[in-house]
Amino acid sequence: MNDQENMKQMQLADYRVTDKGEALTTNQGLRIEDDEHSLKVGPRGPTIMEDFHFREKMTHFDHERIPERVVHARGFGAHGEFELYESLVEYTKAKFLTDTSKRTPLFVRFSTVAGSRGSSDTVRDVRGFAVKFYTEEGNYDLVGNNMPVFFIQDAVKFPDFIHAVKPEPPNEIPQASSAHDTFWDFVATNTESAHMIMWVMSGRALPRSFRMMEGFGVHTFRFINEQGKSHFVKFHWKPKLGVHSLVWDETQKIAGKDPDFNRRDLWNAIEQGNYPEFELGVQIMKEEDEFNFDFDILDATKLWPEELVPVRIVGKMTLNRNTDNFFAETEQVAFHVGHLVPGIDFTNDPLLQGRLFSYTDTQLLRLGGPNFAEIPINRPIAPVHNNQRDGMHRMTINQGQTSYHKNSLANNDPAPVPPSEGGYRHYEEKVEGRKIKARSNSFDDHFSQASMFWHSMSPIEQSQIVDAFRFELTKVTSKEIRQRVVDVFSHVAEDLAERIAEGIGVTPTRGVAATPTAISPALSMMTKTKTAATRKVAVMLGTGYHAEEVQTLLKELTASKVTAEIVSKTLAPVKGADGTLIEPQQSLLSAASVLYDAVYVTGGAQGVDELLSDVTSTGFVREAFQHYKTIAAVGEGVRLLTAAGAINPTGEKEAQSIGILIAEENSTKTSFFTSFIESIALHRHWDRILQ
Ligand code: HDD
Repeated sequence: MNDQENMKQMQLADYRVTDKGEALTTNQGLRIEDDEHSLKVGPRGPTIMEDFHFREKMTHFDHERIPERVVHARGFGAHGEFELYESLVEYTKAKFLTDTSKRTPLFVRFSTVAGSRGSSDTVRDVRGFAVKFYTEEGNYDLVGNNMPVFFIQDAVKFPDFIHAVKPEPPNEIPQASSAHDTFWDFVATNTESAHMIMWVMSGRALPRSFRMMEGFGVHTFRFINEQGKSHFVKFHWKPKLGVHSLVWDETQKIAGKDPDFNRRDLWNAIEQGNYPEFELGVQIMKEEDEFNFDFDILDATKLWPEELVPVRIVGKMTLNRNTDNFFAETEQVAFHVGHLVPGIDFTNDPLLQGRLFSYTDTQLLRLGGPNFAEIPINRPIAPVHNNQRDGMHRMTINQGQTSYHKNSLANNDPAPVPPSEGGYRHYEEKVEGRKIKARSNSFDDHFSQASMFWHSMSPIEQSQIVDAFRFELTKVTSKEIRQRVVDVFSHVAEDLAERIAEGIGVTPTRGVAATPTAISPALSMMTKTKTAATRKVAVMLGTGYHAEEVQTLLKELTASKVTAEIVSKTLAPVKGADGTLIEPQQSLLSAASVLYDAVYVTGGAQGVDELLSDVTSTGFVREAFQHYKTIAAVGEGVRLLTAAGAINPTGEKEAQSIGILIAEENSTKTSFFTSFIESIALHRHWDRILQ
């Protein structure tokens, strides 16, 4: 589908403005003669009040900022489309989920939660995964995260939780980090967060790319079909590129080298035509099965193990267009869990119910009034007619005498329509009970699924979780809080608590751990798709490289959709053995292996000496080695690996060499490049023994 066929893009086209070839004007359309000088009494005299151009320009500038989102402030958006593989008509009447011939335009915003707008991308945090579908029946927002559960069970605790994780009040430290006393105090005193904490301490909180993380609607929603029958549903997004994480040390270095790492990655992928794809999955549960599980489906700290309730893949989202203007689109987009279409409804999950209030409320502050739905990125493609009027920044010019219902002067228009014509009718759930400030006992189990998560992890994932706990808790100054956290996690798994305790100078409590009810292999990232497509390789070379080898490498990489950047000592063109010149894209000064998925070192004695003469080169390779990345070297290039400690000087094959590929000087064997690419597809070589 091109932009002309995409209703949302056609709508946005009306608002897009280009300045190409245009005269400079004021906001009143007056052409401006001079934009370099304010109006003064003589060149050295005072500026004059009547300089309306100066006043207008300055006033607008002074008002450029709007409040950042109280959570999810840092985000990045893209346009895309949704296509449906198979109709879900049995379960829902939502047209975008029943008509396989439709393509639904959408806008996605990925985000971190705790940090400010200017914080780094690669912090340890949950990632927001919000999708706005512009359906013919109105906007449907699926406002989820990259983790399937949440920290709390009742929305009334959200401000408390966020206050605890945000920087501490006296000094606004630390930025974009949960590694501080108030966060862990909250965790220790609100044990319902235990399951979510396991996710946040895992690699899921350090995504390699927005394109390589899952998305979850988190809550249990309802599907309602044409006959009015309801099923429970959980929504999933499955990335076609698999689910992959960075390692902690790497994330911290990237935060310095390229704080925009994740947004740049998404932007570049779309610019290069490597459109990110995520499949939509649904877990569906019959109403009568509601009480057949050992968790409450209304409890957002619980997931439905995929092994118990399979995820059915029903469609695909493709992100295929970057924004034209970050502010107009990504910053002004306003999501709301309450933006629904017929065929989808809520459940009584108390976290979901509270969210229904918060989202509109926050937009009123952030976007300055009740007309934010008229901002182009937020406008539905479905027609909008109602009796809402006026307010700040109203764009629509409503014609006619009446703005009330019911009326006789305008024939009662705009008129409500019955469900048969698309009118939204709430699911008529029977509810009864006493008004009570309480939580169901069925929400009491805080540890079984946390324990299931821990026991479903591979050994490397487990040690990364332990390291994450140790890092975070080492930053907690109160020993009492550290002790209490370990006490809480003793209920999750004894070995986990022991290993955390060992690193932070406290003692684990024994004999309290929950017995895991099940293992869910789907929770481990090790079980996900592996592909080298769209990965990024640093090709290190110096004078005297073998052009044929480098060209073959680049050709093979391109064929597998792997991108490469030439990294040399400086940006000066580098001469190969046969006189060929290559212009490097990066120098050792600007690049770092943390910005790549793999490293390739070419041969040629002179070039390798050149690289070795800059100590950065060995650090470059050493870090790639320590971050479990694929490293290849040909001929003389091996010397760089040896100097970096990435290879055993005896050349013996051993655990240290896993994911390290070596070929003889000037090798152009396709099999070598194929092995290199296959090795990149594995993402990391976790079995490598680091020394
Ligand atoms: Fe929320 C933003 C996801 C619980 C209140 N939330 C926000 C965004 C995402 C989520 C992805 C960013 C949207 C964007 O990109 O603009 N929130 C979640 C998920 C939750 C959740 C998956 C639990 C399952 N949120 C939650 C609760 C409350 C809020 C319980 C309050 C009662 N969330 C907000 C908010 C934000 C927000 C304050 C800030 C900016 C915005 O809404 O538009 O209203």
